[in-house]
Order: sequence, then C-alpha cells, then structure tokens
Amino acid sequence: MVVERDMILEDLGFDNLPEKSKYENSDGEFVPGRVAIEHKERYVVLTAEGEFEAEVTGNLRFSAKSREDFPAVGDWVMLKTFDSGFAVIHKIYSRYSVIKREAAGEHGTQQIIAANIDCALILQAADRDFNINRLERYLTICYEAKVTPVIVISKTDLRDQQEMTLLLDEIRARINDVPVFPISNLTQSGYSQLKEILSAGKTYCVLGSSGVGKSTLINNLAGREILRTSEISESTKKGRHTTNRRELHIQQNGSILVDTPGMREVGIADAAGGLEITFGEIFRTGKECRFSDCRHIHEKGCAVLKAVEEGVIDRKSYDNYLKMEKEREFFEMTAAERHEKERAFGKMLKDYKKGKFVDGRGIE
Ligand SMILES: Nc1nc2c(ncn2[C@@H]2O[C@H](COP(=O)(O)OP(=O)(O)OP(=O)(O)O)[C@@H](O)[C@H]2O)c(=O)[nH]1
Ligand SMILES: [Mg+2]
Ligand SMILES: [Zn+2]
Repeated sequence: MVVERDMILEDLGFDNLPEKSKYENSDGEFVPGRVAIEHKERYVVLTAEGEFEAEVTGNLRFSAKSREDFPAVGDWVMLKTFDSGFAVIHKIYSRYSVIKREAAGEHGTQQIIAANIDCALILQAADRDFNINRLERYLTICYEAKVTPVIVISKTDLRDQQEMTLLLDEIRARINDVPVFPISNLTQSGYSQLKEILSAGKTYCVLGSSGVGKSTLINNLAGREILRTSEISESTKKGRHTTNRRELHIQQNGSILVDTPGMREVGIADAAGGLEITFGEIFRTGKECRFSDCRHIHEKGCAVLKAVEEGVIDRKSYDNYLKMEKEREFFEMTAAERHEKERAFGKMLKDYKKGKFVDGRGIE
C-alpha cells in the first residue's frame, strides 16, 4: 500500500508541475494520476480518487516506438478509472526530468529509472561499496536528467571518525559542489541534516548499489516498514529481500520518495550535457586547447593534459572522464546503428504492405 489516507493531487507533487494547467482541463472522463509502481507492464497509479491498478491502452502500446514511450515511475498520466479499482492509462504527460541509464546488457538503448524527479539521493555505503568513479557516474546521469544530486554516505557506523574524515576529504578533492550527507541507518546519526532538505511536494529518487541501505533509509524516514529490506544470507552472501521494482512513497512530511533496485551497472547513454557539468573543470580548461575539437588524449597544445600533468586536474577524475566519454560515443554510435536498422525495417514493411515486393524483389 503506497498511501493510506485520502489524497489530493498536491500530495502527489502536482503543484510542482511546470504545466499543471494542462492537466486541470480534463473533460471529466479522465483523471490525472501519478505512477507509483511499475511491474512488468502493470502499474499502480495514485489519483485523488485513490489507488488504481492500471495498464496502458492498446493504442499507446502499438504506437510506442521505444520503452521510453511507456509509463515510468513518477510519470503523470491521464487515465480512465473503473469502480473495480482497475484503470487504463491513455496518455503520459511530458516529463520535466527523466533519470536514464543505458539498459543493462542492451547496448544503444536507454532505460528510464524514474520521471519527474526533483532531487536524487545518491547512496554509497562507507564500507567496501565506496567508489568515487561511480559517484561521478551517478552525478553525470543526474545532471543529464536535470535532477539536483546530493550524495549520501551510509553505514558510517562501520567506520571510525578518522576513516570518515579521510573518506569525506577524498570526495571533496574531486567533487566540490555537491552536498554530502554522512548517515547511519542503524543509529540514525546524520538524519536531522538530511531531513532538512526533504520538502513537501518534491520528489526524491534514491539511487545506489544493492545493499547500501536505500530501502532501510526510506523505512526509517517513514517510521515503519513500508519496504522490505535485505537480510544478507550468511551462506550465499546475497540479499534475500532485495528491492526488485521502483516504488514511490509519500512521507508524513509530504516529501515523495522513490525507491529503486540496486544498480550493478551505471551505463552512460547520451549524456554529453551531464558530463559537461560533472567534469566542469575539464570542459573549462579544454577551451584553452590549441585545437577546438581537442579530445584531450595526446594532442599537441592540450590545456587539459597540461593541467593533469601539473596536478591542477585530478588524474583519476580525468581518466574517469575519458572512460565515460568513450562510453557515451559508443552509445551514440550503437543507438544510431540501431535506429538505422529499425528505419530500414520499417520502410521494408511499408513497401511490403504497398505491394512493392513480390518474391522478395521490388516491383516499382
Ligand atoms: N550497519 C549498517 N547497516 C545498514 C545500514 N543501512 C542498511 N544496512 C543494512 O544493510 C542491508 C541492506 O539494506 P537495504 O536497505 O535492503 O539495502 P538496499 O539499498 O535497499 O538494497 P537493494 O534493495 O538490494 O538495492 C540490511 O541488512 C540493512 O539492515 C547502515 O547505515 N549501517
Ligand atoms: Mg532496497
Ligand atoms: Zn585538449
């Protein structure tokens, strides 16, 4: 159960929508709602009338060109509701922000993690999960999504003060304009500072690897267990109640939190804008390179390479940038190839329907 009391649209973040007047002009047949859970093409949608189990119309399904044309958690949709508690989604409203990554195991395609998110809580645990290269990856997908990131370092109870200071210094050396909140879900230390940034009607998406404490954090903020959390099995070392779907929850203070399954891969898709913000210093320095299309790898007169040599730009950050930039280029190439294949296939189908093909040969 995502919500247990009568809701109004404002509780779902409605006031925060840039074009909310569009939604209010419904003709009575449809109601606006927000997708709270997505599970194998079944959705739980919250509306002012309550919670509905929903599917998309056949029309929406057939006209969908890619997965992005299907609803995602956080989406605002127009739906027709039935007394049985079932509803049909007719339309997805334009998204003001979309967190995406490259779909795991499917080069050149993107997967939506959540839509209409204001702020992402990037969780990393202070123990062995901690990895700054990965933090930069998450930052890149957040900036590309137009979502404000904050970094949350969990499990601080597993580290002593000195270790925590070192870890925070390490982050600061590479990332200096993102707030960092060290917390423990066990002792709830650091919670009061984190709670201060959670405001009513805004939507927060919790991101991070499996086992870092995303669901535990949301449960603790809710003050009770609304999500199952993983108990690590001693024999298999794997989580037993690991989160397997995205899920939106409205908190007592009115903030809206989206839990997500742990990510093993944070693949970079078309995230040129995200890279430019995450690696701002590299991009700024790059303006002084001799060649305007400098890739900062081995070119003569490269200002970035010089800054790396001089220690002005962190070498690990630079290496991570090159790796992600390569990934981005590879994504774009594969996506373009995929697109071209689909286009050719679409044309073939069209020609076939027009009777241009007989025995595999075109007849004009
Ligand atoms: N010591 C300590 N343990 C924690 C902390 N936060 C979470 N845990 C434990 O870590 C395990 C995993 O927590 P979850 O909240 O399920 O992790 P998750 O990020 O939701 O994992 P996925 O759903 O698999 O993505 C549980 O056994 C928690 O009790 C923390 O701050 N300190
Ligand atoms: Mg979880
Ligand atoms: Zn250069």
